[in-house]
Amino acid sequence: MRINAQKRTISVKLVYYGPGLGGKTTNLEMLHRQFPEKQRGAMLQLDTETERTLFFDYFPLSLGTLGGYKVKVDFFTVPGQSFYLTTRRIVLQGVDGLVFVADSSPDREEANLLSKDDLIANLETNDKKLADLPHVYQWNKRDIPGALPVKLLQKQLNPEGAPAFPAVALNGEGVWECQSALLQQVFDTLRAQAGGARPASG
Ligand SMILES: Nc1nc2c(ncn2[C@@H]2O[C@H](COP(=O)(O)OP(=O)(O)O)[C@@H](O)[C@H]2O)c(=O)[nH]1
Ligand SMILES: [Mg+2]
Repeated sequence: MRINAQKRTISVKLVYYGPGLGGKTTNLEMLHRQFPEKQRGAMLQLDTETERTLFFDYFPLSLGTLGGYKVKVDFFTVPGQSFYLTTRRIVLQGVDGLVFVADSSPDREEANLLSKDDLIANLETNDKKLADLPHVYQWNKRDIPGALPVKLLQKQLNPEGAPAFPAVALNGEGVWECQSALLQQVFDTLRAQAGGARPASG
């Protein structure tokens, strides 16, 4: 979170994390479409022809004002494939909130687990802990035949009991809910911090 007291701006960074082809880019595309044109900036997409994100996807959003501050939200995805480890670490720098997009496809059980381990390790290199980071889970691709049971996904990926939502990102289902639940958590955290230690300038 970057707070500029002089310019009276707050910048929030949200990251969509998860295994390759789990639906992170689809989430950003759906979100971008749902925000009013006036508020959203252009979406930057770096996709390869195999539909995998080469580096990351990004778009900025002007959210309005909060306590006299203009709030800007930056949405990012990370590339899922193992060889983009460095990119994932860089995208995670300064993250304020995270959506873990899990793939409910039966053959992606292991990929989800590896991605969660990778997330924890990469947060560590940024001196962060998942427990201190506002985050939500998205159980995506609920439309897939034989989808992994939500109970199993909860048990394997979300032992901490963070908010979690079933989704079919391809149809936009669950996309908005994840984003708004996450922003809620991020601003609750911000308010709690501001309550504890108010910025000197005002
Ligand atoms: N069946 C199904 N396919 C989805 C869903 N969400 C995304 N996809 C598809 O899964 C593939 C990978 O999605 P993408 O957003 O590129 O994944 P990313 O690698 O995590 O960015 C694409 O072909 C999407 O159309 C979903 O909810 N259900
Ligand atoms: Mg992608």
